[in-house]
Amino acid sequence: MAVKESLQQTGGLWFGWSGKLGDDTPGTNSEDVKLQSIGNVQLATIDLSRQDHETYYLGYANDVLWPVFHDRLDLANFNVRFASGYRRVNQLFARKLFPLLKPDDIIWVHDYHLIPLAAELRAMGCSNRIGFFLHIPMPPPLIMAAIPEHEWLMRSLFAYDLVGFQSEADVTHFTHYVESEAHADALSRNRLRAFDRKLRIGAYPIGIDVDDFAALAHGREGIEMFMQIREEYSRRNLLIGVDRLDYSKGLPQRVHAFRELLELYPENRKSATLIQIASPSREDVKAYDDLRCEMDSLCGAINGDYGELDWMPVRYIHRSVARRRLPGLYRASRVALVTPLRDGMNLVAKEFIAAQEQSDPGVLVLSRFAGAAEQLKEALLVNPYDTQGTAHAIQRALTMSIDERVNRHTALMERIRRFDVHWWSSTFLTALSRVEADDYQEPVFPDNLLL
Ligand code: GDG
Repeated sequence: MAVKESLQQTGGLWFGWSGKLGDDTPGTNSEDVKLQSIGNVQLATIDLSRQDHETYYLGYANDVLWPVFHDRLDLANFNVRFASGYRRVNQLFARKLFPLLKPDDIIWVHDYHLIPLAAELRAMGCSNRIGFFLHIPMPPPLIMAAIPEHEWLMRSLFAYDLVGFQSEADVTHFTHYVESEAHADALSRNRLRAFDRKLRIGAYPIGIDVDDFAALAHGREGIEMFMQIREEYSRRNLLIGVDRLDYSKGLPQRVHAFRELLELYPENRKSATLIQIASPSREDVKAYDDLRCEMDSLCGAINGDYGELDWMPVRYIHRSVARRRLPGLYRASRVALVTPLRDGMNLVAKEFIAAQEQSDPGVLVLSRFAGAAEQLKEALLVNPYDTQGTAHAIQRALTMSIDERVNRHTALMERIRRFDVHWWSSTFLTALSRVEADDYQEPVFPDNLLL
């Protein structure tokens, strides 16, 4: 969404997976690029073969990089087939993208699926400016080092001119990694030298389009949703959680904390309801299936143990809500629970703030392990592993005075407005276009690629 907006402003070429699986039978050209123009944006998409989808996407991206970068080594599946699928698809993408590039194009590569893309492009002779943005967290060095190909992955990042992270904590983790594993010199806080290359790095926390989201809250469907929920829950305090059903989002821990709230503060029984939207995600990966079963069971248990004929503590919905209705739901809620165990940023936190009424805003309870916590200090910050501590914070949010709610919300609103999605893309692209020309040296790739 953020990338789409940024590209629509500047115009340009979007290149990536079509989301479709091609025909694997020999003789069919499933690797052909399909070109399409939408306004000032040209779309170039490519299908993946079933085998590449399994090894590259489900395998390396979602069963190795996603868990490890979210500190979940216990869930990682280090299968060598996955690593070679990842390398193969990045090579394929580079091969298909390279002929479409013009000499003065600036290339912006997004996320963990494409870490080695610049190295592959450089190996083909590409000398364009290339930037990379990591949407997910950078793990601490020793966690990163558990990936068998960690050195190759991190070395690949040095083929970019600029690498952007969501938070200063991520910048620190990356710097410590290359200092300890690759004897990098930190030329300054934002410039590193290693693998015979200089690299500029920085924190570019992603934001949302605040006006656009606030306008959605006041659109027809936003208002309808708001009125409907307000009427239905007129006697209740509503708490809201909106997440992909992903183990990084801390959903079971959130339900445990809500249960603890009902134990520690029984006055909330019959008066507080948690609506948890959990949109389906990566259902082909086993860990997500396990999480679904766990959530079904936890929500069933809390409703069975505490529910009354006229009150259910948790409304758990394993479906997506239409985007235009989402702000109405946020606006009708007294408290948002955004309590991931680890998150690059977390945009729901920012959307909740943007959707609130300035004169009677709700309260954000935010995990200290979300990248957003570096910016959103006026939220109630919690440790989601601490069930009791989180329950106390929820109670504090439910009973907060209007003055304190308004003060906190005003400060938060200022912050998300200043560092919105336009700030994010323009700051990154400006930094990328200013990387000094004399920083560029002939790349040492591909000889040093290890895989
Ligand atoms: C990655 C990083 C980083 C969710 N449920 C529904 C729905 N959503 C929308 C939200 C929000 C987006 O999806 C989720 O964004 P997050 O930031 O929470 O998380 P990830 O999907 O994990 O994204 C993350 C992000 O990239 C951006 O850099 O912040 O840390 O993991 O916009 O509103 N939207 C609709 N119905 C739903 O049910 N319409």
